[in-house]
Amino acid sequence: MAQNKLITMDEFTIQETRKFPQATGELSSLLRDIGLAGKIVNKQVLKAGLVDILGKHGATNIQGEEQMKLDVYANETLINILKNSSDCAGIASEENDDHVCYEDTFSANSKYVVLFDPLDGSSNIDVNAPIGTIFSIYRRVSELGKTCTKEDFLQPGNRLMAAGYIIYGSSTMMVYATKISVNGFTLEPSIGEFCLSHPNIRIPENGKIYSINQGNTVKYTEGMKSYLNYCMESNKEEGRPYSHRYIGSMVADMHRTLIKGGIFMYPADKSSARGKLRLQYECNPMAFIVEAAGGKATYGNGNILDIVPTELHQRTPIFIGSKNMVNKALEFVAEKEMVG
Ligand code: AHM
Ligand code: MG
Repeated sequence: MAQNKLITMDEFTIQETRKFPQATGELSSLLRDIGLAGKIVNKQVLKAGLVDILGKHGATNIQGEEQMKLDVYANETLINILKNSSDCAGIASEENDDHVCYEDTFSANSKYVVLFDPLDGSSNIDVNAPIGTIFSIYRRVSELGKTCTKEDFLQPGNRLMAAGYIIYGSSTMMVYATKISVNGFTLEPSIGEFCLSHPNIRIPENGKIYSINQGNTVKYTEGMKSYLNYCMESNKEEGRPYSHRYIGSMVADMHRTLIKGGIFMYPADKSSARGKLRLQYECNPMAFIVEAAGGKATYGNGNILDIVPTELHQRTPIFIGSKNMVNKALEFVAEKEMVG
């Protein structure tokens, strides 16, 4: 038998599914469909510098063809692939105002719904910085055999079945978490498959990097400002000052945090009481991944995954990453200062 055999994501997912005799394989095939969408988007991301797809939706290129903005392209790719998937009843996207229920009978009998941010960090496209797709998979709560309902998409993160992201960076990777483990797969371009490269990812309990848009400090609460001072203070025993790293692309900042440890924050501030990031499309999936890897995610007063969403596009403050760093930040962030 050949040594160092590559394990493709499909092979891995099927092997994992076999550990559960009651599993039907529907979740595996949904993950495969999302991976396929990721490969298609990746192809387009790689061409971004060559063809004019950075411009506004509706702009025309020199051949007179209408160009599609990359985030619109990613959104449509995911919507169409999941529509043709045999295991998805409907989707909700950060790019769409409302959820979309697939109307055909096949979809009505599918038990999962998928939420996604098709291209997060898209303001980084034109400077070649990493961007990503973030996704969440819930088992629907509405009756099987009928079209899905909004309630299917308004479930708290602690009901997630799986979540993950695809990062379009120096290499393309898909990382996904189930309640049991987090695994990372790198796209091997020669065979066009995601292959297991980061088995059983565990986030270090401590880290040396804090990640935040520090330019907003003037708007932060006093608690937040003192935590930032703590991060910048010198303390040999605790390995401080920490390094500051902020790409401004959540997938990239979180991927680093997951692998190397650290803390990523997007807090509330004077102008936005709930911060900037979206609970359902960005914070819940990242919180699910980080917790499955042994880390922690909070909005200041409680666990991100326990927030019961009331609307599809709601925002939440977030402090996420290595458990001990998040706990330390919480000592500074006075409860009453943060709005969940
Ligand atoms: P987007 O969904 O419009 O791309 O915005 C989300 C992005 C995150 O990827 C990133 O963490 C954050 O916005 C950066 O925001 P800011 O520029 O305010 O620091
Ligand atoms: Mg986003």
